[in-house]
Amino acid sequence: MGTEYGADQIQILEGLEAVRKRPGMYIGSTSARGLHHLVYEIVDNSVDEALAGFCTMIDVQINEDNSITVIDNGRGIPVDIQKKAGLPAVEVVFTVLHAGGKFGGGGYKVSGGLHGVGASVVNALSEWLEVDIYKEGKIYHQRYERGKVASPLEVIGSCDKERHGTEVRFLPDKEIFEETIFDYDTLRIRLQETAFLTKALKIVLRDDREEKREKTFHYEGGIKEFAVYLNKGKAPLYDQVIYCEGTRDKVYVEVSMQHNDSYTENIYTFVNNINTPEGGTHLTGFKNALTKTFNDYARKNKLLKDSEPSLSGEDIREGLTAIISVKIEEPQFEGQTKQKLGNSEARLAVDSIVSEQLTYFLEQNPAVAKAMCEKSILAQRARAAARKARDLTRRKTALEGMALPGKLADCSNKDPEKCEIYIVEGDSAGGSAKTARSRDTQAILPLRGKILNVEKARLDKIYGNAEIKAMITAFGTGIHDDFDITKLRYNKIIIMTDADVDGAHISTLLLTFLYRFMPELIKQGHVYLAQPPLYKIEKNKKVWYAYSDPELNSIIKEIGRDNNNKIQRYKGLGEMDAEQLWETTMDPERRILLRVNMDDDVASELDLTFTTLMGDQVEPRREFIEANAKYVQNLDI
Ligand code: TTJ
Repeated sequence: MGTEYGADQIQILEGLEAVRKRPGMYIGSTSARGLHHLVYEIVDNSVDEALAGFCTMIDVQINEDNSITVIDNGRGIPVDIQKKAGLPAVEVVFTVLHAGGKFGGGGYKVSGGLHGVGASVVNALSEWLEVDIYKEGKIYHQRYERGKVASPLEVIGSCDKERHGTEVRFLPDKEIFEETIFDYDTLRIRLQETAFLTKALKIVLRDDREEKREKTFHYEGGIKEFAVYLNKGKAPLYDQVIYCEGTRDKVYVEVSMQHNDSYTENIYTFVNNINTPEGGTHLTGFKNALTKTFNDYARKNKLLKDSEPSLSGEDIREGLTAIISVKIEEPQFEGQTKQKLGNSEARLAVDSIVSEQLTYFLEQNPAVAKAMCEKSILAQRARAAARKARDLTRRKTALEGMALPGKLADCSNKDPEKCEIYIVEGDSAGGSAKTARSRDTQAILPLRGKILNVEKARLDKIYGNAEIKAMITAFGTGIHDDFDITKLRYNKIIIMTDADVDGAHISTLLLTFLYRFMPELIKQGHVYLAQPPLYKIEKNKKVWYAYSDPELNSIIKEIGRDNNNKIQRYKGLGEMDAEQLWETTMDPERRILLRVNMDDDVASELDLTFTTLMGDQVEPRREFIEANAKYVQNLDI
């Protein structure tokens, strides 16, 4: 007989069958996001090898057929027979669930949330997967199909004795994934972040499909360079990047930070290279250390008089860009989405390492300390003024009984679940929208003039801005610490601007405001962009609308082009009358809405995009407007 199945093999097949039956349990989803997770799962193995000190480069290639190749120069996955399974170790890695991390000791395994589920999951979800291992002068090879062994591990050739490493190629299974085309930028952003977080590791990303491209990420300075990169397009407050590093209680801690002249705080936290958007103990430890150390220094050096109040953490963090990266053997994740670090030893480790090294840094760099202190004192004053302004508005609304902004044309339905609000740029478009709307469920808030760029204004000015106040009162939720999603008055917040560059700019200013003041609205999917059409095509009294150039072309192809159709290009919402606006952009039965979403897989890109756009440079801004589409996802309404 050919193959004999022992109990072990049957168990293996059942394990991987479970992955194929419920892939979402293992990689989150079978959408584009899950698809890209496959690459991170494989690459993470090579990153672990780099963290263990045995790998210096990783090549990631998107091949012409949308398969992926990952090559590293690590020690190579072990090929010897593993006693327990009676199989080559590499076969165990690819066919047994959660086999990762069983070989060798030490090292930090990436194992948070959905991450770190391992190579076997990728294998189970791939049409085929091949592995080549270069070790001791030999090349080992094995192939799998949909998780099952397709060829036994064998030596297929010889190589230079000095060569060592692992090469994995795989093709995601079209039976599993809704999307099987890889997005270069999605991989680029994540791999760049990984390179920043793994000092001196070189990562090359190459796209061999139609549009050939290649990028190398290699940062000797690690997160120090990450801070500089994030502050690109802003003016740093001082030249130095403050850097702290050390190990305590088996927690390896790295922190880098630099203030810029903006008013927003950007802190990114990672555990074993995985983004922790909800923070946790490492973040708490950092904030604690920064507030305490800085106040101590300022008092000791008379930057703060005895009579003056201490600076709050928020004051000190105004305009701060910081990266906190910890490596820990057994991370515990908490919170609803399991993205919050829970280990208490991480708090102690970060606190003590930052306290000690920041004290030393401030003593060595009094000019930096002075610049930080001056900015913090200004922040403190602005915050006091803002508090007054806010209390005033609060008292007012209490007196007037939740006074809604005068410009708001509210809807009559009182069930927030059914209600939506259109934020419309300009009075004339606002007028059309008011006429066009379905009064029962659609509210209209027209905004006039320039929208304040919240990245470039202090809190007191922001609170004084009429447009911003109007939005805050209309939404009902409050902001920042006061934010309460249960008070949200509309299920959908729809931004409606002209379909041109200025419109995109205004949308971005509005998104920036929402992102900074009410990020939960975006996270929970309440924010949308309306999509007005670009063209109207008329023929024989029939009307078509096109929302893109390709769509225009296909309509023309279908109806035939002759002198009898008039094609009209819309330059702005104002060119449409109320009826047209309703038909094309507001009617829930016919409109297209884009839902704005935030990708938790990468920490920094969204912020970077907002700030780049809001900065003074013109070029990055254009780039953003083109890339903007990446942050919105089609919703089929
Ligand atoms: C583990 O400890 C013993 C020596 O080999 C170590 C190891 O497994 N190293 C390793 C694994 N390097 N690279 C990998 C790897 C690379 C890819 C692309 C995919 C997978 C599953 C593992």
